[in-house]
Amino acid sequence: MDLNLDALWMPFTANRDFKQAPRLVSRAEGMHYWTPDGRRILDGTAGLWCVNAGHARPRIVAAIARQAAEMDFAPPFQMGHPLAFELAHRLQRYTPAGLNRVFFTNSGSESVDTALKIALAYHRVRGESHRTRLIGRERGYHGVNFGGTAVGGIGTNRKAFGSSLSGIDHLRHTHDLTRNAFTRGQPAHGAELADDLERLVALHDASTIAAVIVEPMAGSTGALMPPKGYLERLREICTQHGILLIFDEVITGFGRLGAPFAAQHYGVTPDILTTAKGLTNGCVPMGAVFVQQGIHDAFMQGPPTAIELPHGYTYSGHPLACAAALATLDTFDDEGLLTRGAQLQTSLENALHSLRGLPHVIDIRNTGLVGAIEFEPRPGAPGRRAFEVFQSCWDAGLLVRATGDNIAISPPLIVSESQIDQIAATLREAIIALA
Ligand code: PXG
Repeated sequence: MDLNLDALWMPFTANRDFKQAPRLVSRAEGMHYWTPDGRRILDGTAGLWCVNAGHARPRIVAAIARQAAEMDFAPPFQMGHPLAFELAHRLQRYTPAGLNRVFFTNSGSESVDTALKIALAYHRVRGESHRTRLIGRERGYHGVNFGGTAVGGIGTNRKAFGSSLSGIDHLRHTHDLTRNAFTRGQPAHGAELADDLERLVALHDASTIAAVIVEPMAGSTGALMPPKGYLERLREICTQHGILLIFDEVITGFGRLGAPFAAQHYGVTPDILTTAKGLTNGCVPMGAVFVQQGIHDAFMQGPPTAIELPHGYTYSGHPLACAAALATLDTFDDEGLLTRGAQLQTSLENALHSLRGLPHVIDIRNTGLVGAIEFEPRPGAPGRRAFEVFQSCWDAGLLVRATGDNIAISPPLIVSESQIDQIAATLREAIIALA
């Protein structure tokens, strides 16, 4: 293929290394990608945690094409179009109790920044404008905009970008290999780490804290499941101190853990919930922020002609995205995909944990249709082992995700049992080949 690779500055990519030996895909269908030269690749990552119903589903493709011909764009400010309202109403069927008001964005990063801004503005409309502090967690990933970068907890994603926002603090992360290595599902140890929020309350005073944002299952950093009791405890402390709890469900939303949302899977309901990715099956960029009705209603006061929240995007509720989302929800419903992860959890769990004992493997963890394998870092070259496993899997026809010293697995929710076995078998060969 005669392709000039020079002009494109690729995101989160080692550009020079990539361009020496590019990994390109040019077609996708169901559980597979194809390279430009026709090699078939099993998708073990649902694209990038987003193609939950599998690729190129005809109903979704048709809905997008139909909508592009019918109405390509509609201005979202002081104007509306029916599909955005229909989608917002429809989404109430899936979200956790009470989270029945929704604000549309175009990505996870925008959802996060929108959620943080709503939290700040909410306290202000209630006369608590002293609540401005935002708390994230170490190893958290909340996208790449300034708000998400500030509350994010992955050092390499922060250090290049100046002094961050002011009034930010972080809880400790929950990863503890000494006590929890090779846990299936939720780790037994670490609920007490939620008490770290009490430490920050003591330090800053609750009256200065607007919100705490966490991924209920931390995805990007390598699929860290919350310790048993941890989210419950965090919920309790937030409620006690009037702090809003935000769950960032950009990865866990729309079926990844075996329930529509992690909030339902873990039985803990946040005040605000951010999503993107699976909402449109990754076909058209879209995100959504769900809020408790009481939060929305707090804004609906003052003169009715005033704009209640001066925030939004040109593409909020884009017609093509709404059409894609509605067709995606139809597909999820017809095929029971939002709970399929619960049925397949044991298969993925057994397949991945069968790799225990292979060289350099120091942890394996899983829940629903997510799994991760962690490697002992090679001295002086952290992250290289996982990258080499990723590259060998790619050469062998399997797409997995390397992040730090972890390989993460998150196949589309249509994955078959035999494809799960294929994922594990390919990983086994790749790990055995490691130096
Ligand atoms: N929040 C969470 C929890 C995410 O996982 C974002 C926000 C940002 O979403 P956008 O749509 O702005 O990218 C994400 C994104 C990985 C990986 O390798 C994960 C994400 C993005 C890229 C890579 O795990 N998640």
